[in-house]
Amino acid sequence: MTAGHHTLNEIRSQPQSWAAILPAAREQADAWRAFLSGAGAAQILLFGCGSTYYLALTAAAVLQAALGQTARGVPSSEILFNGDAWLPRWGAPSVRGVAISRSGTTTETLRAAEALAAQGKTRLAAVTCYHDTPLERLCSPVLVSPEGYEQSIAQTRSVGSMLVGCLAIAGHCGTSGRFAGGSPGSADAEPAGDGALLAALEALPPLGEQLLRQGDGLAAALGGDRSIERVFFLGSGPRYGLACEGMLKMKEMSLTDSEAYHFLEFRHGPKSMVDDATLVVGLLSDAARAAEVQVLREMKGLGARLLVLGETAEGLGWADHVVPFESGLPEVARLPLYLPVLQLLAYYRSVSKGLDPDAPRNLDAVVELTDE
Ligand code: F1P
Repeated sequence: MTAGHHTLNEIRSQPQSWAAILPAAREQADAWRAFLSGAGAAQILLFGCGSTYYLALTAAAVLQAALGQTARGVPSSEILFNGDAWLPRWGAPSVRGVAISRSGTTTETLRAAEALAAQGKTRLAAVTCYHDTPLERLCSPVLVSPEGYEQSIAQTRSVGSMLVGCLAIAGHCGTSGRFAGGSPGSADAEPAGDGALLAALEALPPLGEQLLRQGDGLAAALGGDRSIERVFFLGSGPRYGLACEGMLKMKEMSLTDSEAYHFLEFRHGPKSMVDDATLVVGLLSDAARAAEVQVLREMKGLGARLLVLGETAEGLGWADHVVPFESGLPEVARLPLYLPVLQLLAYYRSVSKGLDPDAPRNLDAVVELTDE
């Protein structure tokens, strides 16, 4: 079997996994509304490890905008050892904990869920890729991605499908117009669901297929360009979690120095590392696009090569490589569209270095800790 066979298959089958989780989320809409709504000023605390921590960052930004409630993403270990930093009056009433875990067996995430449950003031839900796990037995509701299971260690379609699942939860539990800059309405308005977002999610799979086709050649060319020695991923708002995920894939699969920053933060010191062996990957937003484009222009002036992902290539003729989605979808629904090219980039760089993305150095599919 060729190196990275499972990883490439899982990246390329991602659109089907996006489609498969939508009916699962629809079936659970009432349960998630009951879990998240009526929480009043409840804090929603999403937690996971590695890829699923980064997904928690993205999902928290989306849920806070959709529900008008405070939502944060934290590493599971933070809940274990620094609970007071994240939960006012540790175990404050009406906290909704959402565990995110591909396996449902990661020790830190299980222990964090158990600690929150023991407080007696936190209700727990989960988003995962497998049934019959210790996590599923601790949480309710539990959204399982029907086609998120993976042979490979580095998460690709698992995290992409769980992201679509989190967006669907926001769509079922939110209120229409929240994302379109519409009036937020009262925070405790009965969540009627965001039909525009839900409809947009149904349109994602063919767009994902198209990106996998269109972006493959570019990802292979950039991934095989050994003059690139380091990669920086830049994203704002919910895209920051995706930038972190792109960074992690680049490390896990290709052993490449890579970092992720909030877009404009990159100027405040980290840009000192930019030279002509640097690739800067910009995950453009709508709201901050002009400011983000200015950062990219400056980095090109410092010698960086650019890979720009976003809705349109308008005004980007000077950028080295641009992947326009041209989806016509609301911005929040486009979030999964950033992942395929980032994953392919890491995959091709890995195989160009003679590595096997299916067997990343030092890593296991699940981190299970023995009692210290
Ligand atoms: C979490 C995780 C992965 C990472 C690696 C080790 O697993 O840290 O994010 O890529 O596979 O485990 P899970 O809790 O999401 O199963």
